[in-house]
Amino acid sequence: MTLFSYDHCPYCVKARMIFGLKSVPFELVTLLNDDEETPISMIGKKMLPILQQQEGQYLPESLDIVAYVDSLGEYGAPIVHPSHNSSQLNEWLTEVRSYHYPLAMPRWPLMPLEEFNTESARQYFTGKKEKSIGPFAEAFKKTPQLIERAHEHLKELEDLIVGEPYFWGSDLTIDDFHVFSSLRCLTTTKGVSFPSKLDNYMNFMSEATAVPLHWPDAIGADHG
Ligand SMILES: N[C@@H](CCC(=O)N[C@@H](CS)C(=O)NCC(=O)O)C(=O)O
Repeated sequence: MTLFSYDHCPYCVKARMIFGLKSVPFELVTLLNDDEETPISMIGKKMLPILQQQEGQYLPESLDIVAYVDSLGEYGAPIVHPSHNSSQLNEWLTEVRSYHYPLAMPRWPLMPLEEFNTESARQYFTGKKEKSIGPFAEAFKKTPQLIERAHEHLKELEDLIVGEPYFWGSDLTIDDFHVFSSLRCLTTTKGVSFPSKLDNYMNFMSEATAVPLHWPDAIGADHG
């Protein structure tokens, strides 16, 4: 199986996670961000992740990919439990977008991520995302306030997480896919730090899923 992905994309991260968690062999292919033709030829639109199950057979949608891979009998019984549907966690996951995208989006194209290997790929991403969050230079200027907001908000999640080893304890749930992929966006930013339970959780999940965090390439406030 081949997973077509962008390294930065939180939805692609969700799809990658299940392969690591179940030790399922797969080929990870990172497309350039301005390659519209490849995904359109597969699923009729420009959207990743896409799982190529067999030649000519493609599955889009991150959570469908998670469910499909988890259901493959040859890699053991299914391991993913349903979401706890916690209103507190769901509200937290909605709110995190108000600062994790303004922190991560201007940084991603400056980081050594394969989808941004060309100038035209970086420009494509920047043009598209500036339409949704405004000029990246302005977002960089707001770094100190965004980090302050992140730290306040992370304290709320630290009170909610069980974190040994998964978010709610011994069962891996769909919530782990949402939390890990969202918090990974924050690892783009030097100056962000996770409270201890969340930090342990992110390190554990990164290892268990084989999805590295961005910390080694994190960028502070002084680019833009
Ligand atoms: N519902 C989809 C959403 C996937 C999605 O929005 N992917 C983004 C990347 S993060 C995408 O491909 N956007 C088009 C683009 O980047 O041009 C899923 O869960 O897989």
